[in-house]
Parts: sequence; C-alpha cells; structure tokens
Amino acid sequence: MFEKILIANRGEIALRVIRACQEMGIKSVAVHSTADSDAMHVRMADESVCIGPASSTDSYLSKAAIISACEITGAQAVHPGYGFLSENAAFAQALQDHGITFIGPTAEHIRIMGDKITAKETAAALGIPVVPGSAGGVPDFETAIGVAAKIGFPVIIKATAGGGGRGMKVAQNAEELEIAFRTARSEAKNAFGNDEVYIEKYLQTPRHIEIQVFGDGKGKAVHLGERDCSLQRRHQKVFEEAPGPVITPAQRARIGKVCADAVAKINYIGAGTIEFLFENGEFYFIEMNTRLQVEHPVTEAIFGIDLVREQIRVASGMDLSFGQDDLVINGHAIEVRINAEKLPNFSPCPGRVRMYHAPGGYGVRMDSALYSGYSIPPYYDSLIGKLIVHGRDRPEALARLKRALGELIVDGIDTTVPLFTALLEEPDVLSGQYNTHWLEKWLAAEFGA
Ligand code: MV4
Repeated sequence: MFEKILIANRGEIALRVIRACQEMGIKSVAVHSTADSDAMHVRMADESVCIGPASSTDSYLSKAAIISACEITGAQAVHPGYGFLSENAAFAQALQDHGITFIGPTAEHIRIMGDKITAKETAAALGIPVVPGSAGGVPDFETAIGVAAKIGFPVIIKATAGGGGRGMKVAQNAEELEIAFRTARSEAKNAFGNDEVYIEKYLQTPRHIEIQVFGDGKGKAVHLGERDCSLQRRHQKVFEEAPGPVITPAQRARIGKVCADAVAKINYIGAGTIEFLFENGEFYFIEMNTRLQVEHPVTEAIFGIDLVREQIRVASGMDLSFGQDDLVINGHAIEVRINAEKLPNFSPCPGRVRMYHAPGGYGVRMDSALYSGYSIPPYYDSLIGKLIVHGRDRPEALARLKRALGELIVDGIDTTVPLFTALLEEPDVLSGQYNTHWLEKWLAAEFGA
C-alpha cells in the first residue's frame, strides 16, 4: 500500500480523498494555487505544496508542477479527483513515466473513452447497447443524409472530441441537417481542434441513467447499479439519485452485468461510469467517464461501499474488498449540488461566507470544503457543497432532504439551495416522473429563464 498520496484537486473532492487516506493510514499531500492558500484541503492534508498562480491552467492543470510536487514530497501516487486532470491520458502517462501511480484507469483506457467515436465502437464491440447511428465518423453531408435516411429523423450530430453535451446539434429534416452538419463541424474544429463528427438517432424524452462500474485491472469487475441524473441544466447535473426511480431490478441486473462484463474484458482498473440514455425500457450507451464522479456518494450510500478507498486499493495492486454477490441495495439516496450561484440565472456568486453551518443527523452527509469566514475564490467551479441524504425508501430520503436543507446555513453569498426547496414541492419530482428536459422546462415556466 502507498505511504503517501498527492491529491491533484481542491474543494470538497480533495477533502473526500484526504479523508479516505486518513482512514487507511496513508499520508496526504495537498496542492494548491496562490488563490487557495486558505482553502480547507490545504489545512486538512498532512502537508501542502503551492503549485502556481490562481489560473487553473498554471496550477491545477499543470502536469509539470504536480509531478514536481510529487518528487519534492515523495508521494507515490496521485488521486486526480474529478475535473482538472482526471481524464487526461497524457497526465496518466507522464506519471507512469516518472514511476508515480495514477489512481485511475490506464492512459490507454482514458484515451479510448475520451474520443467519443472510439468509445462508442469499443462499447458496441463489448456488447453494450448503443444509440443507432453512423458507423464511426461522418466525413461529408452526402454520408450524413444517407445515415439519416436509414435511421430516420430527428438526428443529433455530435463531435467525437466533445462529450458532456458540448458540440451537439439536432436536425429534424434534411434541410436542417445540411446547416447542422456544417455548423457542427466548424464549431468542433474551433472548440476542440478536431472536426470529426458522428450522427445518432435523436431520442426525444430520455432519462440520463449511468451505471457505476469498478474493475480490479486483473479481469474482475463489478457494477454498483445506476444513478438517475436526469435533472440537469445546461448539461450540469443538479440533483442525482440512486437507485433510479423507474429502473426495475431485472433491468438493473441485466444492464449491470453487461457493463461489468465489458470492463472486466478490457482489464479496466478503478472506478468508471457508463452513461446511457434510457427510453421506453431500453438503454442506449452515449459515453463512458473514466473517473470518480461528483455524484458517487449516492452509490456509496445505498451499497455501503467507500469508492475512494477501493480506488486506492486497486491502484496499489490489491483486490476489491467485495464481490458482486456482496452488493445489495439498501434504501434510497439523493444528492443535491449546492453551487455559489444566484437564481434565476445561475450567475456565479463567489465571495465571503459569513457563516456556514452544515446539516447533520441520521442519514445526512454534507461534503463541502466551506467554513465560516472562507472567501470563495472566483477562479474555479461554483460547486461549494454536496448534500447527500439516505433513507429506507425514496419518500424517506425526500423528507430527509427537506429537513436537512432547512438546517443548512450558507450566509453571505447566494446559493442554489432555494432551487431545491422549490423542487421538493413539485409533484413530478416527488413521484420521480421526470426526464432530461424536465428541469429546463420547469425553470422556463417558473422564471421565464
Ligand atoms: C443525446 C440526446 C438525445 N439523443 N443523444 C447530452 C450530454 C451528452 N452526454 C449526450 N447528451 C445527449 N445526447 C441522442 N442520441 C440527448 C442528450 C441530452 C441530454 C442527455 C443527458 C442529460 C441531459 C441532456 C440534455 C440535453 C440533451
């Protein structure tokens, strides 16, 4: 096992990893920018290294600075958290070249899943159901028309270098396709320096269902069910839950086994998430994320498994501490993302937190790096906390969420808390009857946003 791990991240996820290290008897190293000298992750780690200026390009995204910090402190492994360098194949490779363990999948697996066409081809070859569409890239409009004729309108054009909703265009007919195809290509070229695009049947009212998988890198893998993350605004998740309110045990077992078998076959190591659109009882692969996700705590809650501990175990060459048969769902968990944002436009709202009081009590987990008097810097993501509740069933989790939100105090800045208080009054949220469009429609109706 490692003696010392460097956490190449900040905020709540850095604390999450430091806590796992502490429980495992592993020393932790925080890295920080000059804007984060007073950040909680710096205080909580055993030691810390300043790796650059406020701009994340020159600090949290600087491979050289982070590798130097490993050499200075003698850290044997790096946990990348989510965002920043967590899905950067070159970073995983550079660490390996320096004899440092990347706590995550291999550079090759990150690379494969980072290119969305290659990811989809790989998924299909491994037996994962995919959205009907083009076989690989679509080089010209004539090919695009041919694909649309075969699968039928509406279609969606996606950039292979995109992902997470970036660089997508929907077309309802041939005329729209011509414009959409050319715009998608030129936008992809500008945004990613890669104009390759692919085409899929556009699913009109799907849910976003993602399967948590975990591999030991030695041909064994398990699944930890699904999370329903359909409540999103501009491709940002705001409310996530596990299990999915409309997924049956039979559907879960079937798609879960397909996913676990697929990642076992490629000797995948560590945590991964296979994202699906779910419509009319069918799963359609869209992307795979090769990192720990923001919303991992809802899965931890219902399975009673510490996913970060398992990441560290398998990265050090150990086996998973559990097998598929040990995984039994206990109750229901919901996470809401608390952002430093002002409603109704979700405009970033950094600044000084006069008072912070975290909710507590049975079934409540608050992951946050806030403290009273902390000044949220304006340079980074607006996520300031995640409130996770666990109950015996969905109604109990919802009631607990309402109670916990009432206890939370973040005084001095605006947050997304009022959004959740309002959502908990909505019959569709209470009944779980929502899809990927529900939140945007509701916001438009509520605020005319
Ligand atoms: C789609 C789709 C409909 N049909 N693909 C958005 C994020 C990226 N991961 C894929 N996305 C979508 N892909 C097909 N073939 C609709 C979306 C989509 C979406 C997906 C999940 C959650 C929220 C969404 C909001 C708008 C569009």
